[in-house]
Amino acid sequence: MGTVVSKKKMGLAVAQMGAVNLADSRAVVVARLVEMLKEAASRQAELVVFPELALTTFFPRYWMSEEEAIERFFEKTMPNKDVEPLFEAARKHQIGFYLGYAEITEDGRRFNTSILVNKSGKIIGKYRKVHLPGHSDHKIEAPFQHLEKKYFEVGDQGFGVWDLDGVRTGMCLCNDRRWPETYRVMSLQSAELVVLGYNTPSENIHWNEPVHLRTTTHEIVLQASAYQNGIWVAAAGKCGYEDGYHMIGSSMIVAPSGEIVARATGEDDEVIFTNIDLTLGQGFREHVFNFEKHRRPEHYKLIVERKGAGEPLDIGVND
Ligand code: CDV
Repeated sequence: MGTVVSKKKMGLAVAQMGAVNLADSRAVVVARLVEMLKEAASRQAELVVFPELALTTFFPRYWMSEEEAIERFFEKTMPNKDVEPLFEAARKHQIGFYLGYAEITEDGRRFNTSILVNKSGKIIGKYRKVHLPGHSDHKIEAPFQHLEKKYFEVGDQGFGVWDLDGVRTGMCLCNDRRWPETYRVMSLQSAELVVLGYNTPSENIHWNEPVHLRTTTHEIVLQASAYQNGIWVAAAGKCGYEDGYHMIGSSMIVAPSGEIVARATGEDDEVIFTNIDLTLGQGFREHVFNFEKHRRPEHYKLIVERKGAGEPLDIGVND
């Protein structure tokens, strides 16, 4: 990675999706993705970001056996017959894409996965979700389930950064965006852009969180993380009412200043676009967030030594 020369500008699109209902076939969903990819390309985008689990409904809200989930919602290969039109369109229109889907490996391991595909239609990176929210038991009283811990195992490859046609690009998925470690691990690999997809139910089934906070916290983490790492962040949601269950919209592109420079207005399929200037992050990375000069990892040891919060350190009183 060390010798990659950054490009200055990059056309970046985020393709928010409206609902994908249980009755929708992969073919119908992929046709929607192809339409948005074409729109993104017509606006000179070089990369279009699609949501998490973009090919199906957000199925972790439903209790079912693992076998049924595999049969209905998981992809055994990528690309496959259903998704091939998206890869073809990428090649034809010379545009890369990020796509989230449920992956089952040859040896039967299940991951919540995203891929980074370049404009030649080649998969150049794969990410398996690390922070899996929710539960694995059946919460009969809850209005819906959040069974990511039942259907997926924790990603086994950590947070990578890839050279996407000259742009150092990292990937994460949904709940990962709320954790500062996610971005820092990628910015320590000189990421310039982090792309992610999400499905965020408007209702919190665990405690009574006001609905507006679901969007507020989504904005806060994207803006703070972009600024604190001097990177661009692009987030694509699947939103609106999926089979009656509402999820937040507000797909967005955030600059290294922490400012939101493009934002979806509705809760349907919608492409937003920015010609991002990759030099904008340089000032932040050379000055206030110059890691080499100012980071103090010797004082951050607890971050890797402890998982949960514990007792205060015995630092004592200094004169
Ligand atoms: N798909 C997700 O990871 N959703 C979580 C919700 C459940 C909190 C999120 O962080 O948006």
